[in-house]
Amino acid sequence: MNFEILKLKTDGAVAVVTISRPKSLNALNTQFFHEMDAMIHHVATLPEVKVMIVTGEGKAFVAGADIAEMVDKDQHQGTAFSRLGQHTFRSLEKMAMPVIAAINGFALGGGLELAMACDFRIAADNAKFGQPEVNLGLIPGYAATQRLPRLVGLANALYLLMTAQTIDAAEALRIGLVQKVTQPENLMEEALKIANTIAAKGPKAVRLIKEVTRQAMFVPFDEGQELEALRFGSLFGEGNQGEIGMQAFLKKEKPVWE
Ligand code: CO8
Repeated sequence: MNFEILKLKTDGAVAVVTISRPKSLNALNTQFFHEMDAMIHHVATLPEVKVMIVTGEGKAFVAGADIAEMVDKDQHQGTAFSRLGQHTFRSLEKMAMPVIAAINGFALGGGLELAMACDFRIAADNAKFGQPEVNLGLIPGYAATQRLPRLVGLANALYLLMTAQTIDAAEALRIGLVQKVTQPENLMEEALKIANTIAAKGPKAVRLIKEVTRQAMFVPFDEGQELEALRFGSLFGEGNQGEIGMQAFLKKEKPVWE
């Protein structure tokens, strides 16, 4: 597929996907979702890539779904547009590798929903966050109603969704919506540093962390901890990554992952 909105740059074990439609503040249209679906599949096939970063070009991460495209939709098309975005963001969330959002500016509406489908978020200190859908007489359509309460708690989510208040990076950090705030000029350097830190860990363990920890949001405790026991066990045995890591520790060596 020819990518027009998305740019891909790989840097060792890290893939950086940049949303580049700056004239519309990277607003999400149908083409974006088709490109993002293709990009998710493509990056997953790159053998050297262990972590993906998603960021935006210009002054916005993403300023929401494309209002110009949405305005003429009827009820049926509105539902279809919602499902299209939900499906793409769920695919992003389900990627086996960790995905980090590097939020360089506005993350509004569908933009914040995209960021929330990533595993965690790093933001420039001038970034702005919000779910302004009610200003337009809308509700979120890319699962903010489901992900926001899971990330920041029900009352914080309802407050942001009902008031449409835009919050700054310090407030986003305070409520746990982002995990780290940097100066704008250091954002990508910091994101790459974190991505490379993760990429140096046991790769199988990192992927299993994502799989098992994400289950904590959806399955009963006993079911989740049983999955943990099974995945824990799957790292043991001769030549397996747990064995490699533990042997290296005991020999005071650096592990060399297979
Ligand atoms: N969609 C389309 N175009 C946009 C969007 C958007 N979401 N945001 C900005 N743009 C365009 C502007 O229209 C403008 O275009 P032009 O230069 O042709 O006039 C250009 O980007 C630059 O924007 P501004 O001039 O407004 O820039 P400012 O710096 O003055 O303001 C803001 C920046 C505050 C971000 C402002 O642009 C804004 O409020 N944007 C809209 C934010 C918003 O409401 N986002 C939520 C959209 S709804 C949504 O995301 C729901 C998701 C679920 C959808 C489910 C599908 C059914």
